[in-house]
Amino acid sequence: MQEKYTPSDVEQSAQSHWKKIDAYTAVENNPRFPKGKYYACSMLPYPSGKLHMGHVRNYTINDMLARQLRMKGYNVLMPMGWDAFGLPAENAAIAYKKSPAEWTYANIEDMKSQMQPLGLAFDWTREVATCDPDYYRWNQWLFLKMLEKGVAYKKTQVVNWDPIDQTVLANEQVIDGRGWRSGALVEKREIPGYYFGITQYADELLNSIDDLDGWPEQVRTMQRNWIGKSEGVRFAFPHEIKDETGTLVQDGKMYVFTTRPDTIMGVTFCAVAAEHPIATLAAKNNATLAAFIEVCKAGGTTEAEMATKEKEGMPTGLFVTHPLTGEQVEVWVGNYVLMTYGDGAVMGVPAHDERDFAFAKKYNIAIKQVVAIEGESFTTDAWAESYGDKQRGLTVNSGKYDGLTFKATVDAVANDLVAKGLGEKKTTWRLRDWGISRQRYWGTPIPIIHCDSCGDVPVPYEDLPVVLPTDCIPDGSGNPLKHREDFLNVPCPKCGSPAHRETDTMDTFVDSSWYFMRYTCPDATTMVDERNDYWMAMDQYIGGVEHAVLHLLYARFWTKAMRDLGLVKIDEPFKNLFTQGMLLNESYYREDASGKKIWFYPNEIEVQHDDKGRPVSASLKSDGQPVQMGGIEKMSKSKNNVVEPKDIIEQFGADTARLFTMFAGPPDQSAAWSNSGVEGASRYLRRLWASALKLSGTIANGTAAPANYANDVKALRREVHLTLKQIDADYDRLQYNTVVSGAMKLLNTIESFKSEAEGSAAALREAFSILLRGLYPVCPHITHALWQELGLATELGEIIDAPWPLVDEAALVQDEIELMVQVNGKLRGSIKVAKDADKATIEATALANESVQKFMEGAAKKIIIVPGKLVNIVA
Ligand code: ANZ
Ligand code: ZN
Repeated sequence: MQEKYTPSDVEQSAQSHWKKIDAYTAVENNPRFPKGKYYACSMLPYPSGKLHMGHVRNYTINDMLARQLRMKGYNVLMPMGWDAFGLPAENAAIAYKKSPAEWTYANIEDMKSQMQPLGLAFDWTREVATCDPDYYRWNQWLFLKMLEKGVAYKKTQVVNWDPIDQTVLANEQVIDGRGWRSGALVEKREIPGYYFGITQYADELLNSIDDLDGWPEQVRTMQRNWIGKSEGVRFAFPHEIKDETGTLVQDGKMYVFTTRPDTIMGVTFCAVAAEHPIATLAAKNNATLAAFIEVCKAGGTTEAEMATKEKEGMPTGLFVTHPLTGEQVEVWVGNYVLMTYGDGAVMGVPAHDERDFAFAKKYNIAIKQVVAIEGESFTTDAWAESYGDKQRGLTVNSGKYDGLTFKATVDAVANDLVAKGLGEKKTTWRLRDWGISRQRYWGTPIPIIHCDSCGDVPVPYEDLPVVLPTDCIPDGSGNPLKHREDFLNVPCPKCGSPAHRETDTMDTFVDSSWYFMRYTCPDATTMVDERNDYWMAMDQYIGGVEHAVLHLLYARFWTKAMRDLGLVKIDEPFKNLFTQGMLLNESYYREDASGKKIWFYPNEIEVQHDDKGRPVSASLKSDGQPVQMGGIEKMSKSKNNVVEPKDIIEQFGADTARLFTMFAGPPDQSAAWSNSGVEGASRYLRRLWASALKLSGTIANGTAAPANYANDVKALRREVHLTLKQIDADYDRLQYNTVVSGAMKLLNTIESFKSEAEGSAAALREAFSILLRGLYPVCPHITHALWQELGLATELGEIIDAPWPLVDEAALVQDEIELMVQVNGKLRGSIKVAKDADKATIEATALANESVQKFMEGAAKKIIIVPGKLVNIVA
């Protein structure tokens, strides 16, 4: 055995061994694994070219799971692939004048070579790159199938158009009216595009969230909110508002959607979105209103922005009629009313809606209470949470509805509106259909051919895939496919006359909606085959919480769409979901003359500490001048606070890198990078090596089971099995940081055990074999090497397939217990007795105790025993 632990030797030799035995290729129904399949998968990375420590943390979680479950007898699948289409490749192409394909494939190779030294148990035979025609042909195929079924369709819609990037932006990509990347003022445009009818699945997508009990509650809530089912009433305020041609706007009916029809008698105003026809009309001869509307339109429309922004509005001077009272109600333009939700108009009930309340306070609009909760008084001074409480209230100040409950009022109001032909009950969803057309080059071509006589003609199935030319170099001025004659010009599949291909490509969320199924059968000649039925549903999905909404929702929708086409039998793709926390690091910067932040790498920085060791200031090593401390931030290229796995592996080895990322904190929470933490991890592994070296002789002698264990050996075994029990439970809940602390404790226990009493060699051998197996999923290389060195492989096989150790319940039983002894209520000592010792023995042992005797004056008058705890002597 080598005297010194040399990570690079240990890791290279373990890895080449595993490569030689083809250790990670998963095979369906493999009889070697009696417990059945287990599919564990990390969200596939974008091939940016650089692997960062966040990836290391992520994949180590996955790897630990895979390695431990394999020891437990599961047939584990852990694949890896590349989310290879998308915008960054195009931007890089513009910058480096290389095709996105060249850039992407080079990055894939690069990242793979950075992953390789980590020793992750990926089955690379199943690698998928989403830019591979063999993969994306099935995006096209399923698109056509969905088109046939009416699940995919074409429509025109008003979109956010970025005039510089020449692309459509999602709402969340518009920040203060400007494109998130280009900074250009965003325009509204009407363009045709393809959509997936995800709303057709809204009910099912919502209801089956209840069954996803292996998902974090937080993610389930986010999904529910995104789908956003609201039950209420849609009704109209009749009006006489006419445009300049004398035509009634919207046929004289201003529709609103409300979830609180019970408050209809509390309406004191109405508010419409800036884009609403009534707003447009009113603005025509009102310049101030027109200006306000422009400001509203430029503002962001994300949920978060809507919720936090100051409620603002302006009256239009136009009135509508209350459908039940006949009163005139003024219409305002409100910046909190969304054109894309409901009807783009609301009835304002300031007494019971928080936004309306804020609005009414600001503009002195009347506030009329129409729901009262018994025992609670209502004031118009401040908003109280309970004003919006529909469960506990009864209707008041509402004429014939007075005294009714929420539900009864809703029914009565809805009936009255129906009778007048002005409204009805309605369910409204926040979820919108999924627009998949992107005016971009680097994506899956949408398989449609446009013919002047036949219209939009689907590419015949036998002509798939529509292969994306890979040699385009975009220059930033729109989609280069528009200039590729060889791609564009094709005969119409229907009539044969000259036609041209669609140049839009699919949203990359399409690519990530089912790649995990392609892993199960990467060479299938159909989209998926029976191997997919074996592996899916996935048992454990691991990824960032930033994908909690869209990616997961799209993948769930896609799975259901595949199911309805008979391609899979499952309803949901992911049984369990784990969202890992981020790795953070200190950040440092200076501001240049223009106020722009220039970020420095942490290793360029010298930190000054106060006498309590707290960092107080920092300076740049090279010039000694101060820098600003940016605080602990997510590791990010833009802040230069990324730690490169390569550097850590070179200096300390992969096992240390892995150990640190697992020990840094609970895997589902953020953790901060720490150099001393990495050094601590490295020190631990060196100690492990040294202990193994020191004990190797003893361990070699411990193969035979002893007839008996001496008491201190029993204590060692108890400690070891107790820790194993803890580690076991922590593995089950993916609490890998405490798995590591368990392993550290085990080494301490072993190191402080000095006895050579009966059974000690066997117990030490057992302890070491448990420690190595417990630690192996985190640090596979060093444990593999020591396992071989200590001869454990000859007994139990290679560690990769060694059986997971079982807790010996008998070893947990404590033969002796400790009792505290009091004399006249004061603690004077402690005794050890057999666990089942009788009263007489306990009393005799307590009285015989030296320190107890010192405090006794004469004989004991009375002895009280609290079982398992205490002996109190009254003297
Ligand atoms: C009157 C009312 C009174 C409302 C009350 C609520 C409480 P959810 O639950 O999210 O679906 N609303 C309707 N359309 C809107 C739009 N385009 N932009 C902004 N807000 C809109 O929200 C439904 C409620 O949001 C509706 O019920 C409406 O306000 C408002 F005490 O109507 B409510
Ligand atoms: Zn045609």
